[in-house]
Amino acid sequence: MTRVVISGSGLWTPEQSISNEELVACYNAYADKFNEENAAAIEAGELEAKPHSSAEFIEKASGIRSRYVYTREGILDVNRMCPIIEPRDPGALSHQAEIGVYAAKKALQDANLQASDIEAVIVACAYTQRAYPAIAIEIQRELGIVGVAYDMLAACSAGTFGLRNAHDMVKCGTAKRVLVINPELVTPQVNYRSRDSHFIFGDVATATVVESVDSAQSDALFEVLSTSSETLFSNNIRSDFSYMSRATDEDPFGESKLFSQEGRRVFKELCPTVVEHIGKHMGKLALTPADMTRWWFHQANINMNIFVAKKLLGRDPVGNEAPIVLDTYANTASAGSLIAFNLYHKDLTTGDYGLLCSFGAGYSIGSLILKRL
Ligand code: CO8
Repeated sequence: MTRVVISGSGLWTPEQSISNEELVACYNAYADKFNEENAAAIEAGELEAKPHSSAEFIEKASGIRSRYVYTREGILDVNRMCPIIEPRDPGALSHQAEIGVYAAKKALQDANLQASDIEAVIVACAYTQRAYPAIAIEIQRELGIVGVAYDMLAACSAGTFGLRNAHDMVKCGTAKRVLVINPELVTPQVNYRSRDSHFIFGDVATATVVESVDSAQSDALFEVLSTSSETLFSNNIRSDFSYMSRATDEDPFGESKLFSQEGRRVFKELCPTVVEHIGKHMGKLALTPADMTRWWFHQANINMNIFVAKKLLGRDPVGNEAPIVLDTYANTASAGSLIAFNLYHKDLTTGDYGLLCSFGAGYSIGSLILKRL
């Protein structure tokens, strides 16, 4: 039976970032403007005044201090509050493919491979900038990869679901080596006028090489011992942006079309389910939380990660046991746990176990149990 490994990982971090303070200053200016323009309706009780956002609240409630963004331009303009990203000619590399290529090249280098060694490309993320042709096929062409490429969307769990697909392909021999890319260009879908969610997301791209242990050429190999994914329908995290807007005559960029969530309910419902999922998954391999050296958790909220780690370990995680990257990256959808993996895996030694886990919209939960070879 083919033994499957992660042999390379790549991370592209945007050059620009926005701090909580900057974001809050823009939101508060917008709220003041809204309240001033609607003073009469607010006075008459027809409209609710918009309260201020606060950098202290954001850090305490989420652990986020800043976020990287593809571009700052437009986001902090109180009259726009949305990034400005110029359209590109169809002959030029698209924005999302470009950031995917940056991460992919780093992953290939890390795996000691050339693009020609890859047989399949999976772009797994929360949004693709168009329906077709697939961003994955564009990246495939750009890198000169011969084989198959496709996009798959599974919100925050796209990262682990994509890795599961790659694992299964290598395991059953439909591809020798698979490149899984998570180009998360999510800031265009953030509602920067929503106090509840304006601070949550950042842009990034990650990439991972999955292959057979027999062909692997890198020094840092992580065997994928097991994969597990599960989904439970919930409307508590939703984004209705769709080609259907044209047929329903709704505003395609209206508030309901952007990311929205019932954050507290998500927190309450998902955390125990994630703990149960992880417990069951480890149980299948007769492993316990005490056997794990590292937890590469999804990066949505520091309090969620502490909750899950505490339930599993019976204590707070210490040192780099469950690394947090969301303080500087914020929530980067499918890429979060993979940023944590990218930055915190080379120190593990032979025989160490780690668990990579995502959770989010759908609801969707995915995990991979890894062993350093
Ligand atoms: N500033 C100041 N006060 C605020 C703010 C703010 N910005 N926002 C809310 N408040 C106030 C509220 O009004 C409330 O006041 P009161 O008590 O007087 O009613 C108080 O603060 C507490 O509000 P909440 O209960 O809402 O605050 P929480 O402690 O629950 O924190 C969080 C809010 C941080 C959103 C938290 O609930 C959370 O992180 N939940 C988990 C959410 C999560 O993990 N979601 C996953 C979504 S991501 C995903 O699946 C991928 C989607 C694809 C990517 C999309 C890209 C665009």
